[in-house]
Amino acid sequence: MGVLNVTPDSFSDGGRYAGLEEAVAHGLRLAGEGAAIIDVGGESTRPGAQPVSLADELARVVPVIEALRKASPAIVSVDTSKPEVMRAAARAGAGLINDVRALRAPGALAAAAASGCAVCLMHMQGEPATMQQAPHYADVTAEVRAFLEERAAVARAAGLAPDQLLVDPGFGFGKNMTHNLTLLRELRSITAGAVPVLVGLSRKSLIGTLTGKAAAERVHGSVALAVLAVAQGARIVRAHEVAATVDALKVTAAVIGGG
Ligand code: 8Y4
Repeated sequence: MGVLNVTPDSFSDGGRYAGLEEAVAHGLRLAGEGAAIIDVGGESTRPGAQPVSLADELARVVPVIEALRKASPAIVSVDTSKPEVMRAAARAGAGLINDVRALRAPGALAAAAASGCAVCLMHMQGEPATMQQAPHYADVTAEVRAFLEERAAVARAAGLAPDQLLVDPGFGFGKNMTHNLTLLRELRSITAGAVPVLVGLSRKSLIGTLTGKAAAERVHGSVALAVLAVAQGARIVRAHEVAATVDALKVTAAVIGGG
């Protein structure tokens, strides 16, 4: 899964169309590098980020989804928690809803179930604005696993089919360094469940803390964590540097026998 941010700080502000063209070109590059899924996000979920209005989020993501859908066979994913965005994205051709709030927003469960899209249910402790202030767990892996099992059961009860679901432990979302490292070390306990696991570790701050590198220089650390996750059964990796990640996961898959 390649990351395509369509927040205003991601692409040029030389008029709306210039930003759209650049975003679509970047999405097509990710697909050309081997991403099977392009994750289009118009709301920043970084710690402390400001919430985005519905109108702004729709205006950012819908044209990009439509254009990518027309120009590429890749599955287009929409990174959103808003039911209105889920509905509009599905109409525009999205095949996956990537929700960091795991369909907990009012109306999101029904919107996702009616959309026909697959859904990725992610764990987050707290809300983006405050989640990194004092994350706390007695047993991070057990608590994340229990949350994901509960949200998958709720999603199935709302009408989503078992084969429409993915779960994600949500690295960095209300987790400190120790929590992130423990979760990754114990990832088998989550991938052992019935629902395929997606992970997002690319460029995250644990890599910055461990290597001292700025976000754009974290590719080697990101690839190492992607390999560790897939070696423990993760099925989809969300990545900024798709070419490097795809090569690493091709050789990883050959060794572990996943094909
Ligand atoms: C530098 C660059 C530092 C990016 C931090 C970040 C996930 C996700 C995000 C994830 C799923 C991010 C939308 C955070 N992370 N969706 N989204 N799983 N499913 N931070 O881990 O990339 S955004």
